[in-house]
Amino acid sequence: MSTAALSWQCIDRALDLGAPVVMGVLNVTPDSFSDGGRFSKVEAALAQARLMIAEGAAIIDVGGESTRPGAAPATLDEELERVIPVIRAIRAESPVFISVDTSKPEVMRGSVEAGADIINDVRALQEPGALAAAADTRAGICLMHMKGEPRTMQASPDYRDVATEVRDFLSGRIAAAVAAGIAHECITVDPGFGFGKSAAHNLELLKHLADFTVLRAPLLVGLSRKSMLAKITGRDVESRTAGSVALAAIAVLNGARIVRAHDVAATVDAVRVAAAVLKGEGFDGT
Ligand code: 8Y7
Repeated sequence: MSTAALSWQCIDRALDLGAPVVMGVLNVTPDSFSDGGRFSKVEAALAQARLMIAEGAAIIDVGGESTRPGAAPATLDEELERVIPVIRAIRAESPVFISVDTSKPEVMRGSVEAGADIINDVRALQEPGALAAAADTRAGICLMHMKGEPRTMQASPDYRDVATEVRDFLSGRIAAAVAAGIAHECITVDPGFGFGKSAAHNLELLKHLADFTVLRAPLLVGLSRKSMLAKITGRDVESRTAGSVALAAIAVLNGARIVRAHDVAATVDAVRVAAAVLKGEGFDGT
């Protein structure tokens, strides 16, 4: 059993992962909040962040570009205008860890300057300039697997062996990040549930999640409200909390240390329950 402290290094502080944590989703895309002008949008986002912090979120994930299948891409200026004021507002009143969900190097740099601690990139720093920008910031990094691009990725996802292919990809991206000067202890990895994967692929990944611990990087997962739950439960997106919470607990039992979720209070309880079961088994999360 490894005795190394389990944590996520982010600039000059570390997020303790000795117990699994929840990352709350804060979308600041135009469809997420009522169009009451710039000030009220920042206020609405801040109110949602406060609620998630009170519910026990360790990280707030601020995203200004929808990465849902079929969503339109945001321009650089749009993304900056959406996320920077929100990051600044959260940082002005809370020490909570803040991640920025972006693939654009300029947004990475601007967000960290505004107070973000973590870069959550669904493109795993593959955009030109992203590796260098991420390295310069010294922020925590989440490298996620996606097959294809958001617009088309769900058309006909195909793998020979999904768990091996995703793991090999993440292993290669860790190597690329380290070669670019990113410290290994800053890196977490994510199999990218729903990103170019069928429901069957997602279930296969979840079943083999523990194998990903060979990557020696904390595992982050996002399963909240995803469409695999429509297949399994038949429920609309607004009625998937119970299913999402069940998936969160299963992910933690299989080694996930950070769970990205919309329903923070319920997910915090679920990860605590799963963590208690693991502790009973003497599993140290590595
Ligand atoms: C994930 C994510 C989304 C995920 C990480 C949604 C930005 C789609 N999903 N980031 N982002 N992992 N790391 O349904 O699974 O929330 S957006």
